[in-house]
Amino acid sequence: MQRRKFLKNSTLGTAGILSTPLIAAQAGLNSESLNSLTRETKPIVLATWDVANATSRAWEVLKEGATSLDAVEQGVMVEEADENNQTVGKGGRPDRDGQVTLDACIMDKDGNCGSVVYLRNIVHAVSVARKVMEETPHVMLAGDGAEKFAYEQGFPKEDLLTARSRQEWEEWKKTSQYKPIINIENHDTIGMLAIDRKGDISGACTTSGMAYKIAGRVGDSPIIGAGLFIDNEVGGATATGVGEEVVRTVGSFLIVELMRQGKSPQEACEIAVKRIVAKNPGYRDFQVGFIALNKKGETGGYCIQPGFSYRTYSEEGHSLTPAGSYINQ
Ligand code: SD4
Repeated sequence: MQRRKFLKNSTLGTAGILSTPLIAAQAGLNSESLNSLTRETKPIVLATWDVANATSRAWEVLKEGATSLDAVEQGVMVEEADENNQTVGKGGRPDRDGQVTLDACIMDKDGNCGSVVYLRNIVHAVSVARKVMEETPHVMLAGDGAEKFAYEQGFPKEDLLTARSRQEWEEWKKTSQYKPIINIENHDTIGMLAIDRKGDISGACTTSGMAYKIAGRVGDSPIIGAGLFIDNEVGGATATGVGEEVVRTVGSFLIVELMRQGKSPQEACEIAVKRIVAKNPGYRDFQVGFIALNKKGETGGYCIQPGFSYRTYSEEGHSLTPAGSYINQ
């Protein structure tokens, strides 16, 4: 067997055999691939907004040695169960007809993904999305079909409209003005990205969507490529804010592709936000924020309006980073 072929077919994965750039070159690897094979993988969790309980839970899961897929699912479940978070899961604000409808998706290291849209009466939309990914030949289930599937999978039925959200909705109906309030009420969707010990990346995103939306409206959060995208060779990205604007630019996919072309996570988030701004003269009236993570564990975040922040948890600690913003930068 030729030496080059032998190297390719045998112990490529061991750091020893690739310990010099020369051998790596003979094996057809560039220095970037060499670094990623020989470096020690550093687990990390990254999530939109100040969701310390969620990132703590995801970090615990990673520390136990579980996969990044388990970490992101269990991390965002914390927010879905928290009735005080009125933008995700139980306690989420309803649409204008008083229905709480959830959108969520999840994506793994192999590009598998699952999603639910307009899901009612189930708290853990992200787990239903995972079941769609793992138990069906489909990517997305909607509405009544998604709900029926959830019951078949053993999820309990639960009323998601809490007294507080109902009361606020009753109040809202007096004027019925539909104007998203930047950074305050409408923008706490949780998008989470993680790298596990093996260096594999997964992501999840879950939301009750824009408060008082038209019944049937679906945002970016469950749309693969818009609200979330993972490519395990490159990295991942996820979004928060006015979903219509994120869908129009396929924002998370755009960021991953920019990272593939060599941009850092921070640069990629900035380019994506600037793309949205350039196409929307009305950008001052809405918020969009992105976070991103690359294969090396580097992170970034950027938004239109000041006020967006993101949480990271790694061996270096648990921190909250205010994202740079296009306005007032
Ligand atoms: C949506 N992107 O449904 C979501 C809203 C959001 O916190 O981020 N809410 O458009």
